[in-house]
Amino acid sequence: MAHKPCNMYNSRSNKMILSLVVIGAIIMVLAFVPMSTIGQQSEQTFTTHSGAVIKTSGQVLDPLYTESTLEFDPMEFLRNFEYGTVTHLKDGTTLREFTIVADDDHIMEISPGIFYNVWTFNGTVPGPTIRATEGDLVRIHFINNGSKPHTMHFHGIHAAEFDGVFESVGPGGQFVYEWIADPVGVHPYHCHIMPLEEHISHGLYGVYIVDPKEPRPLADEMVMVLNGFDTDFDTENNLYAANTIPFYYQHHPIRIETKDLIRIYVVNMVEFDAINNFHLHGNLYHYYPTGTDTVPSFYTDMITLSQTERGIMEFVYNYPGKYVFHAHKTEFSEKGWVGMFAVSDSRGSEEYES
Ligand SMILES: [Cu+2]
Repeated sequence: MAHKPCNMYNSRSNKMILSLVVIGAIIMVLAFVPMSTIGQQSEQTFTTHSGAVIKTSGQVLDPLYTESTLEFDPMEFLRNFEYGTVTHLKDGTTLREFTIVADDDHIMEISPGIFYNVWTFNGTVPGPTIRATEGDLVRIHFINNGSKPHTMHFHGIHAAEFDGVFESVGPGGQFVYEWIADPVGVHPYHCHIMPLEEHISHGLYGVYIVDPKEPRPLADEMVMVLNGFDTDFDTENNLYAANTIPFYYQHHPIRIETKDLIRIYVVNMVEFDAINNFHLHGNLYHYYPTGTDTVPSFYTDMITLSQTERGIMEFVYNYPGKYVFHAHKTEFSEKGWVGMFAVSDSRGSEEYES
């Protein structure tokens, strides 16, 4: 008997909770139906400053590309490696010289209809992917063509005077960085002038790869820099991408072949967010954190990276088709950090036919 009042109380309580849930659901429906309707109605076609006709879904975060009009081509950047001007010193050392020019007054259409003041190394975000072999002498002729002081801070091993932290290079200034390439792996480089988050979030970063003297196995190699853009200056990113242009590799899948070893040098340069990640569909990859080891540490379909964390991913697709890759941080993939591999077995078919 002692339980009855308690049960009655529970029953009333449950009814109250049920009522609140129903009221809540009605409020949710009223709040969200008009929002989604507005989203659908705002799909439109417009002309960009370059004269291109672009369709958008109304959500500028998910542009529907009708043609490639963007001045930075993520597909070209993907497999582009700069080896520098090569000469040989008397002792046999290979000297690789690079000229890098910083700028900070460039307005770039980073997504159809979205213009942003990018700060660049050699005119692009990210800057060029610099590549050397372990033991090479790397010499960077740095020129600051911008209106603010900038530097180049390379991760890796070098003397203190070439660290790019204390030797601020003013507008019109120059500086020569020099070091022996070490250690093997994939390293970011970026400007190191304060406020650092401003110089990095505007785009002053790139990738520096040091190859082992005994080369890694032959592979279809790519660079993916994970980045984002805070287009309303509230220190939160509005767009995310692999290689700057949101959704680019979704609209333009990366063509690869079955049986080919794919090697991706991945570097997380996203500012403002604590983590980023890389998830691959229909496959797993061998992962070499920082790339300093030639033995993989993980066999996984998912890595999580803090800012400037990086590594080398290696995988092979056995089955043709389209496979998505994206940040498993869902917000990032929905705001642009998503792409696709279009895997064909054309070589396999040719062998089969012949
Ligand atoms: Cu800077």
